[in-house]
Amino acid sequence: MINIVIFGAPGSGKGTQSDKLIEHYHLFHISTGDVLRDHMRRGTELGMVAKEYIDQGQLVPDDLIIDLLAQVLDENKENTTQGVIFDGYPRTIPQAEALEGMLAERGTQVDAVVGLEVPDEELIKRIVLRGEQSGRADDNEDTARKRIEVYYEQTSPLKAYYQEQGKYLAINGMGTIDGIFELIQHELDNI
Ligand code: B4P
Repeated sequence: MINIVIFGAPGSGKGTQSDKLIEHYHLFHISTGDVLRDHMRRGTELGMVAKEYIDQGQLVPDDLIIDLLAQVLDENKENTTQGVIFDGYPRTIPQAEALEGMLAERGTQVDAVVGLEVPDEELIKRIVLRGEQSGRADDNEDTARKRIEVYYEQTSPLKAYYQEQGKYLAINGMGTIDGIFELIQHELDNI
């Protein structure tokens, strides 16, 4: 069993590399962004609250996200026995601490944090391009810049948090999707 956090700024390739990891390691994938977008599509109460934050480029409040993650883990007890890819979670220190507690209750832990490192201007380019192709409302230049600002303020401290635990694997997120996946695989095969 292996639990991996895939970490990085918005547009760094988290969702993209998660797809490759699932295929290769047969892990259960939890993307909090996907779960929130599903709630928004269905117009649930959580979806309506989340939309207010996501459209502004802000993080959804920790208490809502932590409850959501606990619920997803509880609903998927059988599916998570081989391990989980946490994609886009944690995004704050309180979320990381909550994750530690939830996994400890299940007798497990975060084994590795794959940190995709990509320069800001490339992040903006990727997000704007995806916005043009998918019509995702938060994928426009102004919101992308806000999301990156929020990333530096609230999410990037997690890098040091996981480095102190010896779990952070720095990956150069520039290059082809397959080339980046090879770097990730090489690092994971050595843990
Ligand atoms: P997410 O859905 O997690 O969105 P994201 O950060 O943009 O990452 P994503 O995985 O989609 O993009 P990727 O980098 O793969 O979150 C959306 C919002 O939900 C957040 O802003 C926040 O408001 C909220 N939220 C989610 N989780 C939360 C939490 N835990 N706490 C609070 N709020 C939360 O890819 C981007 C683009 O780049 C794609 O088009 C891809 O094709 C392209 N790309 C990928 N790799 C590439 C490469 N090597 N070269 C060129 N292009 C590449």
